[in-house]
Amino acid sequence: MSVSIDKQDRVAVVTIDNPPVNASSQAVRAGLLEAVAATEADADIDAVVLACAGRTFVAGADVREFDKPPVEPHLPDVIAAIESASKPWVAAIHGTALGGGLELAMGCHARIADAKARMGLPEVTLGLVPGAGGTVRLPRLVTAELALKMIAGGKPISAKAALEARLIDAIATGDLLEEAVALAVEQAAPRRTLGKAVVGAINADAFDKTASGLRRKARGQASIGAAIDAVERGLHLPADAALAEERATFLALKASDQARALRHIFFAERATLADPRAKQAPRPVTRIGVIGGGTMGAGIASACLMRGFHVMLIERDEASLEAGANRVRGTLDSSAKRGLLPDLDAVVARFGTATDYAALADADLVVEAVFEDMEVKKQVFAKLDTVTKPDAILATNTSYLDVNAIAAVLSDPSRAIGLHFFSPAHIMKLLEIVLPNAVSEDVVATAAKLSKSLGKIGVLSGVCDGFIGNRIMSAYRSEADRLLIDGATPEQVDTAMRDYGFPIGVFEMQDMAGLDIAWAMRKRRLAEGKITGPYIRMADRLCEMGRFGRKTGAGWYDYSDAGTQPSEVVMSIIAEERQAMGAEGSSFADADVMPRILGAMTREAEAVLAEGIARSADDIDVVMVNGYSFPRWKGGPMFAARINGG
Ligand code: T1G
Repeated sequence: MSVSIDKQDRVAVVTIDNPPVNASSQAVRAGLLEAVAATEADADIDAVVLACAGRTFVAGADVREFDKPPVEPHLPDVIAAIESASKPWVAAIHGTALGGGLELAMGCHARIADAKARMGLPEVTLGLVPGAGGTVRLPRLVTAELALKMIAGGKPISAKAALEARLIDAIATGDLLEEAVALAVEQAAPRRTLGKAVVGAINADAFDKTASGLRRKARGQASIGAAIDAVERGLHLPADAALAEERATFLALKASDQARALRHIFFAERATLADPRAKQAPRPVTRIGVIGGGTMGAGIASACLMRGFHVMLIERDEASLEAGANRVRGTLDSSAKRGLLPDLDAVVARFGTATDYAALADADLVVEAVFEDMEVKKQVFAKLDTVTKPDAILATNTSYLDVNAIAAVLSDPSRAIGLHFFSPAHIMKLLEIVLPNAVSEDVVATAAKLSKSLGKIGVLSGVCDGFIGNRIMSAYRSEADRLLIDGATPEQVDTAMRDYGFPIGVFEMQDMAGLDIAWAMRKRRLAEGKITGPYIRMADRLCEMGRFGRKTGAGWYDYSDAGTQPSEVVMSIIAEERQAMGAEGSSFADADVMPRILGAMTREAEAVLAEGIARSADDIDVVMVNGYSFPRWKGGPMFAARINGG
């Protein structure tokens, strides 16, 4: 039964029970309409509480219904029936009231929330705008500025912030349901949200500044601009007209490629660990060792500390250890300042440091994040083999080296795995879980559970040079070089990529990351005979000139106080290399850039799939969106190629 009614004296408690998140499916909507009729007709009922069973209040419309035609009753009609009821309805909110869930609560006449509850309108993250009155009711409860941020920014707010903003009437101090019933009894008559005037903007300039900032950051995601327009209509049009416009906009966006792409990624991110190996019983992990306190090691240590693990950081000497520990404490301090760590002292109390590996004797899992060199990593694993518990899991954070070769130094290779974190490790959500041949299934399951405990998206990868993401990245970097040989310029390629939705172009990105890192990797791969076909020397020549990018004031571009400029030096190197390769290098059409870039990404992705390195095309999309800034509203390279040829 999706919706049931109980009675507490003269108060009806209407409970939604639709696991896992009480999405407002068709059955829930129909059940709510029946509940409105039943409570209106019951002379023994004076007021109604709307509550949810399970882990959360309604977390939104059922996104799985969005690819099908809408089925009655529609959510706006259900909310209108509740709002126009003659008896007051009080929403009892716990967990996350999101999207249609918050819209339902705003259609009620009062709202009380559990102290830990969060509420928001994240529809823009799915390429939509609220479709059940959110853009018209929210500005009648909170200021225009907050309504704009919640709707066009898509981020939820806490119960405390909601109370301060008068989105809710109370925060429960004891039993939520009991206090909701008491609040319902106090309600003299329904306070209809649509009947209120808009709260208005405290500062019109601030509102406009926020709106233009959000439009600028949209980078081509249509729903953000549409959400700003909907909020402005909600503020200025009569309610009925604004509701009609909102619904029309929602329905149009729901069918758009961007919304389909965002729904694809939403579900793909939740399916990456469906593999049976990830479902085995995991080994218990509370104590984690991290070898190496550099950027990656300190980031991994911070990520683990912030999620409740005990961490022992190991470095080769006191000076390096102090530097690494300071990086960790710096990250924790800044997270605490941003309100992300309520109890900093308790977090720091779980942080240990040592130069002696013996400190890892009780570690359940150890991650090495030392210099990206095979011999160094093998030495670390050989030492760990002797000092750690036999069932401790040993993980390497390598971003492309052969994890089988590293595992092979262990007396029991089945306890080795790859955990490829992305920098900054305490922020980036992607974690490539790299499976060597000998890995045992419960080690895979433990890594999968760790990714979830760290709030990351774990994606299983086979062993190859660069795993899933770096393999595809190196393919599209090579294609970008070939575009220059064929006549394009660095700024032409970068502009086309930014116009497509990437945050920066491939050459701008190389200048930021440092050209020297990729140069070292190319030299290694050349020495190993892994680079076949014609070798384009442009980037090598920049490095030979010391042009390593922003950090040296020059790379693919020249950097000065005047800003970023195309470089004559680079253009002459490109011309020389074109000649050396016998290419004409005629002028190159802007429109041809992205098909070439996406084509290269998709071809390499198909190879990664065919070799079994990635389990599915969806996993590849999740990697490229979450690890390499592929625009989320394009759904990832495989989805983009599937629905519109790139
Ligand atoms: N519809 C359908 N399934 C959903 C769902 C939804 N809205 N939200 C979650 N699920 C499934 C999810 O696929 C997974 O399934 C399980 O629930 C647990 O999710 C009209 C149009 C609520 C914060 O955008 O943010 O309302 O993998 O792994 O980490 O204006 O889910 O177990 O089979 O994410 O604890 C607006 C989306 C919709 C909220 C819980 N609402 N969901 O996080 O668990 S549009 C949203 C979330 C809308 C109205 C508009 C999170 C969560 P499975 P999970 P979690």
